[in-house]
Amino acid sequence: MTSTAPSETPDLDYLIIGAGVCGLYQLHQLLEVGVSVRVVDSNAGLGGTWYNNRYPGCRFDSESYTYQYSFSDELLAEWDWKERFASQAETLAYLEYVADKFDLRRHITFNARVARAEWVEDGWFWRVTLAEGEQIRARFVLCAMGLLSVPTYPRVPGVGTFGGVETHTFDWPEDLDVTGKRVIVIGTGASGVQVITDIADQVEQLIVLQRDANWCAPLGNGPITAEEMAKLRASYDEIFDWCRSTPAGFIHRPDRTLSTDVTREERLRHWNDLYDNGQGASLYMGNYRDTMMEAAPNRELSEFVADRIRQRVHDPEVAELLIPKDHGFGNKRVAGESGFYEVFNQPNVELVDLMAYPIKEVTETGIRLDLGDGRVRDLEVDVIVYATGFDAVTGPFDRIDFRGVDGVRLKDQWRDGPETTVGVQATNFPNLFMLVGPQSGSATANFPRGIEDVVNWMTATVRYLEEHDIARFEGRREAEIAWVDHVREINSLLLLAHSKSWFNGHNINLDRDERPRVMVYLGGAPRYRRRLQEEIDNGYPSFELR
Ligand code: N01
Repeated sequence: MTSTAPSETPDLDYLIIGAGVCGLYQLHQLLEVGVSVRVVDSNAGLGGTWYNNRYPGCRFDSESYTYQYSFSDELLAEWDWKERFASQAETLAYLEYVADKFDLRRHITFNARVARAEWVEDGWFWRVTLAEGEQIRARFVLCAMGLLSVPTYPRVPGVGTFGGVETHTFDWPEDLDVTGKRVIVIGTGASGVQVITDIADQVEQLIVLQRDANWCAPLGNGPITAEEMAKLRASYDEIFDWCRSTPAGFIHRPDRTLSTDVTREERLRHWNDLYDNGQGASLYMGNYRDTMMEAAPNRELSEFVADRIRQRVHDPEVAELLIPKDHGFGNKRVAGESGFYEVFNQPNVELVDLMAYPIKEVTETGIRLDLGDGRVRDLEVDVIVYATGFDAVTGPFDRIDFRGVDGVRLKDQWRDGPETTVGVQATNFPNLFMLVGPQSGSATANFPRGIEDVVNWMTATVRYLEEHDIARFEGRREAEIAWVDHVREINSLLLLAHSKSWFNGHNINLDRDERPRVMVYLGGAPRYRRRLQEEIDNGYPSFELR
């Protein structure tokens, strides 16, 4: 049992950091359990990703009816989705509706950024300090800070000194209207693809600065009619059951057929069908199983998609620039697009290849490119948009000064890459749970589906802690080593694990070495769910409980 120091005692049982999709659901579940719980969030409102990312064109690429909570039949009966892939505004409205319906807001403190969290050995609790100085003492801390909540900027001189408007997609100012303006967008990942497509015909001039090209596939968005909504609602049980059975928690599931089991003619017919019918996600999540695992079938698929891009972009040189050469289709996260390639046929849009002409600096009036041999080109614009991604997965943890047993810093412990016990804890950090963090199945799944697994496990674990009077819960080092080995081994089976993307910790905008990191678990949601359940069934063998 605890030996709580009389001078300092916990004022709370459970503190959740983050009021996004994950934190809100965890809050709801812990209120049901009946423990004392509070949420802090650095934003002024709830919604996490959907609160922050307000850039034009922002939407998710999971089918709306799979990107919602499944825990309440009443909620499922009340909420109508308007589009197959809902916009940021619709998703945020949904999360606000959920918070109001279940009376969650009064348990959340906004504008509360956690700066530091120290484990207090003499008492077995966490002393959490907010940026403004307030301290909260909680027995358990549950991290739901998101995977992509720390934006990164290019490491070039002059960032922050531009005379016009300079913004990251993550921080798009609410009053920024780019109509009639000259705009630079840097980056063609999922965020860049969306913002570029959305603003291209509103702006006077759009210059897209691209380093490596990124594969995209047709999103297939469209309105959901009342009739369709009724049909979907009647099938929710089957839809959620199906999503629970697929590796990524989407309605798309890899075909058990190998590409070599069918003729080339059949393959091409199938791929053309998917492409033409806006089922781009099925090209990488629902395709012949070997296309995401073996180099040769992946190459054939990549060539197919490359040809489709060539058909859509008029200028062959521009088309070639838009076709990735450094990785195959689906080896990085594929962006869903709706007219992205046609944008480059517009006279007001220019694509610049940063591999040939790198950014030299950001200037008072725009961006200076290095043309080689001492020559430069000045791009003069009104707005610069950094669609340059995030310090993904571990960034939100690094930003908080977590101090565990004997004052060890989490950031130091993870210097060479994160290591976790089954994706939910790190040794030396008792009572600190990672609901969304490295090596967890939630990171690679259709997000609400993935976090439901972890939150459901956490909620069952909280019941266990309370019923058995457990005051200290800590991952065992041997279990941590075993989990990291397992994740490394299972990830190596997929081509996705070998690309330079945030899935593997690559981010040259950060001051750290570029060795691949084991950031996410690619073994699939059903396997991860089973692994978590094993802990419950066997009395938490990977953890030490006191
Ligand atoms: O970030 P990214 P994102 N100079 O890291 C380029 C989710 N998401 O915000 O490939 C020049 O993917 C970089 O180039 P390169 C989704 O999970 C979902 O777009 O490194 N360029 C790349 O082109 C996604 O995976 C949705 O050479 C620089 C881009 O910036 C994740 O968020 C929508 C640079 C960064 O791409 C992140 O997507 C949006 C530099 N210094 C986001 N640094 C949906 O659901 C980076 N780049 C639809």
